[in-house]
Formats: sequence, C-alpha cells, structure tokens
Amino acid sequence: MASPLYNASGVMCRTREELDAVAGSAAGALITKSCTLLPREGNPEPRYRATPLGSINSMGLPNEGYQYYFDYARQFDYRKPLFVSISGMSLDDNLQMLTALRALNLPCLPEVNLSCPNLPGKPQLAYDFAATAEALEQISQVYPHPFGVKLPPYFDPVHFAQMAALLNRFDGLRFVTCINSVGNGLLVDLESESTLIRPKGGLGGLGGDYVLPTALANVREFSRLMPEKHVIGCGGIKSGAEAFMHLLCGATAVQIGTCLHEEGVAAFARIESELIELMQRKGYQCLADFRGKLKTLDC
Ligand code: ERO
Repeated sequence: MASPLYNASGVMCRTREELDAVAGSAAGALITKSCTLLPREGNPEPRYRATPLGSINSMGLPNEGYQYYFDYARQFDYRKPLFVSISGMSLDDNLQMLTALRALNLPCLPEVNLSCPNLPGKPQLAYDFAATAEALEQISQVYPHPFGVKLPPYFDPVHFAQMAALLNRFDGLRFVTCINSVGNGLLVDLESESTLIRPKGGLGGLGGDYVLPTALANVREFSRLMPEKHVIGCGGIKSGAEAFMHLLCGATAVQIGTCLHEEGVAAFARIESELIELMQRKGYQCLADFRGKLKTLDC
C-alpha cells in the first residue's frame, strides 16, 4: 500500500460511485460495505448522527447484496488492494458468500465482520467465543486463502488473551481489524430530551473521539498477543496524530470511519500529509521505524 490509510467498512463504500471515489483518492486501499446474501434497506432513519466528539449509528446493514460487491471486485483494476467485507445473517450465509468468492479466484481479501452491533435481536458473534471458534473452523474449510475478521472492542485482559489464543489457531486468518464501533451506546440531545437516532430506542455503535482509547488498547493487545498476524487499526482517527498512535500500538494499516463520513475523501491526503510531517519531526523514515514500539512506564 502506498499509504497506510483507507476507509472503514460502512463509510463511502455502499455504491460503486462511492467505492470509485475512494479508489481515486489518496487512500492506500479500499473496503466495501459489509454485505449480506440479499440487498437490505437497513434500519429506519435517522440512523447516523455526528457530534463534536464522534458519531452514533444504527444503520442496520444497508447494502446492495453480495453479488453487487463481487461484481465490483471482478471489474476492479487492483491499482490498490481491495477488501470485501462480508456479514451474513447466519454462518451458512457467510459460508455461501465465501464459497462464491473462492470460485471467482480474485486478488481481493475478505474481511468477515463478526461484530455488527445494530441488528435487533442478534448479538455480536465475536462476544460468543465458542460460536466464533465454530465459525472460523467452517470458514477455514470453505475458504483456504488469506482472510481477516472485524472484531468488536474487548474490555478485559482475560478476553483479549482468550480471543487471541482462539484466533492464533487459524493460519488462514491473516489479519484482524480492531475495532468495530463500540456497540449500543446512547447519545442524548439535551434540548429536545431525545435520542439522536431512531432504531433500537436510540442505542447505536459509537465512533470517533469517543472510542480512540478503546481502539488503541485493542490494537495494542492484539498485536502483542498475535505477532504472526496483522492488526488493522480503526477507531478515532481524524488526523496524523491518531494514525501515528494506532501504528505505534502495532497497526499495519488504519481505517478511517467517522472522519471520512464528515470530511469526505479529502481526509486521506490531509491525514497522510500530517502523518508524514509528524514522522519527519520525529526523524522517522518509514513506518517500521516506530510501528509497535509503544513505550510503557513499567519499572
Ligand atoms: O449498522 C450497520 O450497518 C453497522 N454499523 C456499525 O457500526 N458496524 C457494523 O458492523 C455494521 C453492520 C454490519
């Protein structure tokens, strides 16, 4: 990748036009909106709101159906890496989509979303460790090529260790993306005394400044506990400073969500130039000079 920055799945990636805009920008790669077998309208509006500190969303997986994104992958020129996000409504759906992707034999990489927080009545799969292990066993059977998973945030060192040990068992799993939005937060408008979004009584996934420390902890712990795998950082990146922090915590590359939604694709060139300026100020020539080299204050 010419740049370590690209879009977070869900932002600027639902239609061909949006994907083309990311492909034509300074982003180093692009990823599609998580797809299901059939197209989905998603949850009722309003379902996304930004605030000065970030965003809340309960989009409900609106997407054009997997065939649309696989068609895009078929005609893509691969001037930069293309990731295809997959988020079936069941394990069987995911297996069906991965089997179809395998048959196409394209140079794109699937990111299997194990962490959608916004489907009423459906818990996030990756909070169920046994179900995650079973899913990865079956995915590895039908898809014997490199793939990755999108994880929700974890909040306890025991859970980091258990999930990392589980993920380390799968050789085909080459990358994990940390983190999906922090699920089921609630933002309240003081004036109207109302929730900001309509679905699920106002509960939704948080992004932006609200989640940066949680994202950094997940990137740091998973990159420490899974040295053979790549960690893609996602959460709270709005300038070169947060991109640098994610890389310092061990990220190979980073995705931009809320900031991209608010600023558009110009964010990629701006954040890249801020990152380069920061590296120059610190005397770093390349990302490897500081990647994963976070210092701690242990004695
Ligand atoms: O509601 C969504 O479409 C959605 N929002 C997120 O913050 N993360 C997701 O993973 C997701 C759908 C899969």
